[in-house]
Amino acid sequence: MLTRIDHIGIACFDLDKTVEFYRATYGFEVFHSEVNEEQGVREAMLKINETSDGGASYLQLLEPTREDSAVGKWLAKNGEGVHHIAFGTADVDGDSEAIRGKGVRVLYDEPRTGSMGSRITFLHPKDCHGVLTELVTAAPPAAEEH
Ligand code: CMX
Ligand code: CO
Repeated sequence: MLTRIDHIGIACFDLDKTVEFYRATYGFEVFHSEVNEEQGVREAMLKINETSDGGASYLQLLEPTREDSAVGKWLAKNGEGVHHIAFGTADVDGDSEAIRGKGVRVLYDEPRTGSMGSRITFLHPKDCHGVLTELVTAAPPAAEEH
């Protein structure tokens, strides 16, 4: 079951400048940043709010690490802007299979690694009224050190 907006993915040419815009304009701070080579992005997650399912909602600012990546191609064609939306679920495997069964193309056979150790997959934008849609299961909280 999809229980929250996990994040909105925003493509930008310059991650540092875009992070600074969100900080100076709204006061949002970087919660986490990483490079995901498989996805071809350098990214910053800005936490907006906690959610009632124990998760949270973020803005995901994305700068491509290479021109032939999904975000690099999209930026070259469209310029900066909203690239995708992501719904949070406790069960990305089950939900993506159920959605595949409804005739929507799920881009990956198995979920891949997303921000902060999450597991992610994508639905084809042409099957979702023009919206690239991501499904995310957050990593479980790290086991307590003893
Ligand atoms: N939103 C809406 N439509 C999009 C889109 C997007 N983000 N990206 C591409 N499209 C549209 C294009 O406009 C194009 O439409 P037309 O044929 O009408 O021109 C069509 O989809 C095909 O686009 P393309 O430029 O030829 O690109 P590809 O088919 O090679 O790739 C997609 C499109 C969705 C398969 C690819 O972007 C993908 O695999 N995305 C998932 C991975 C991803 O986005 N990773 C980055 C984020 C990582 C993260 O969130 O952690
Ligand atoms: Co995303």
